[in-house]
Amino acid sequence: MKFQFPRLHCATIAIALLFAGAGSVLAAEAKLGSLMLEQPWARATPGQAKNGAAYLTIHNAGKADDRLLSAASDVAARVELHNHVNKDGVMQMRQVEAVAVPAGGMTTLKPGGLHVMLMGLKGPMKEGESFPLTLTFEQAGSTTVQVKVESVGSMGSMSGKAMEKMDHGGMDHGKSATTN
Ligand SMILES: [Cu+2]
Repeated sequence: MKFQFPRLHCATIAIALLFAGAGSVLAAEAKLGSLMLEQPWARATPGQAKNGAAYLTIHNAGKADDRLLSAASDVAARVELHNHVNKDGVMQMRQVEAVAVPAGGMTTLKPGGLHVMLMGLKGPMKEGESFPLTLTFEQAGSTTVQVKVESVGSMGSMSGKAMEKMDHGGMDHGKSATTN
């Protein structure tokens, strides 16, 4: 009877490595009470642009609703919370009093929707750089996150990077175990 070394062990290691890789994707997270602030990013601004915008996803794992009340940053003269509204077929930006983050839910600030408006930029936001943004919540309090500047055309890189990490190329390790 031929002895077969169980391959389960190798597969377990490969899966563990896969999760270790996935962890690095989520490195741009900050925890604040029961909130998770995920992947803060901004679009690079061309030349003399006076305004920019920052985005992120806010998860609320708590049992109470929370609200983002304000944002502040040194890179701009004024920072406001904005949404886009469709007025007679024209998309317009409107300042909002607060951004709701429901208990057990999440809110995503993204291009074409809710965003942190950076008005009166003190200089261009360059791809690859990052800048601090202080966010203040009604329940959770305030914290400062690092906003990563992505390319001008970026729609946010979360899903793309997560997909790259799903590569299963490393699953063949430890083949020789069966020949002993
Ligand atoms: Cu705006």
